[in-house]
Amino acid sequence: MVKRNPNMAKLQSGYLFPEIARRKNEFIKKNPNAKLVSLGIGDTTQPIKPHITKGLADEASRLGTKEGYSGYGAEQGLEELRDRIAEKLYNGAINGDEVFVSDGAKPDTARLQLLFGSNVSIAVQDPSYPVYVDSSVILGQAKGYNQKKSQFGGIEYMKCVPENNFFPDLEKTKKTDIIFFCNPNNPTGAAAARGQLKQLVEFARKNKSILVYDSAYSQFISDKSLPKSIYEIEGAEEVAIEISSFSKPIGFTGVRLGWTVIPNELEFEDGTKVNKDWNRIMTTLFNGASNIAQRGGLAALDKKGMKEMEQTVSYYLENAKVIMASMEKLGYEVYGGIHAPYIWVRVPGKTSWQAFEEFLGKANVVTIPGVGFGPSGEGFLRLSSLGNRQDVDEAVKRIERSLK
Ligand code: PL4
Repeated sequence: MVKRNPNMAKLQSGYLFPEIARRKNEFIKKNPNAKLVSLGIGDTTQPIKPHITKGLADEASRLGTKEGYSGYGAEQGLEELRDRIAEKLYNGAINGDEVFVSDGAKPDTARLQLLFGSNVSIAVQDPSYPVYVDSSVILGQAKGYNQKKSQFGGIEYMKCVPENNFFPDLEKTKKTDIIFFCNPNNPTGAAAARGQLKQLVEFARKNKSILVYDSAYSQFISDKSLPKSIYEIEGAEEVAIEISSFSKPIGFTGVRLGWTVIPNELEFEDGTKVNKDWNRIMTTLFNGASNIAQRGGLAALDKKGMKEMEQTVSYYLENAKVIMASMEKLGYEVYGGIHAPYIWVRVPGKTSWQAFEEFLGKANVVTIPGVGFGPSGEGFLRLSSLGNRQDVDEAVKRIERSLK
């Protein structure tokens, strides 16, 4: 018999999101007449807008013709798309050849871990998107789970709570090789100010760390003074990798399209360019993003497409307003929801899982327990605004009726 990968045994339980689905299905089994409404998993619900859909459809049609057919593409993505991402989303702060198009931010996170290998130490915001910690454990970067602290040994958890304005105390943060930083943050919805990001870049430079900056929600930033990309910060090109995604702003969660930026200036200790090794990883382990998806991405980044992107984002941010207003009316302490599609709600006197069960049992509304994102998420729930307006209205009605 083959020995099980011991790192798999270190993982705590199932991955958070399938665990939520499992509990939801268990509830439905016990309560077959219950009609659940979800403010849970951050999946998009609104149809892809027409101009972007046309970009997808036109390419699908071209593939059915002799002249238009194309097979495998460049593993790094269409040159045209790489250039357009650099121009439209980074205002030329980086070049197209530093952009690597992919099938999404989550698979890029996993491949980045392969790039770093198992001998690096990592820091994560606490709470944060669970993929950073879980992929680190799988790669063998972490030690065993400390039940008392609800943390893995060997991982630096950077506490991000209302009391520190959701920004870590960098003076108390241990030096690590890699720092994962998601901004705007999932799950708290907090968006860092320029000064805070300057401190973060400075911290990474001082410690010679690599900052992996996940900007999957950057298009939700509604305040022009807040940076949308880490490359708006001077010197970031020497320390930061940025991963990002078309999933949320244009509804490509199922289409699958994202990208990673690795600037030419970013080097490993021995002087090897990080993007040289990334190119090796991508050409070896990835066969290029779907040509249909990439044409959709190109359509999203022209004038009409950018307008459509704004409309989609506004729709979800309107949902967020509805959810926040309702939770505030009920007296909850509410965070996020302004620069991100997530609302972070304190549930006093309860654990996150107790609150999750209460919302599910009394209001038949699915949420995500904050503790699923890290120990500092205990006592919070995450509510997603990525649903249909009707469902959001129904969810808040039920919450107001049954949880006041
Ligand atoms: C459920 C900070 C959602 N099954 O779609 P991708 O791969 O380009 O982006 C995924 C992603 C990357 N970075 C951050 C994210 O929050 C997400 C998506 N997170 C959520 O509810 O937290 C979807 C989760 C999905 C998953 O595991 O990603």
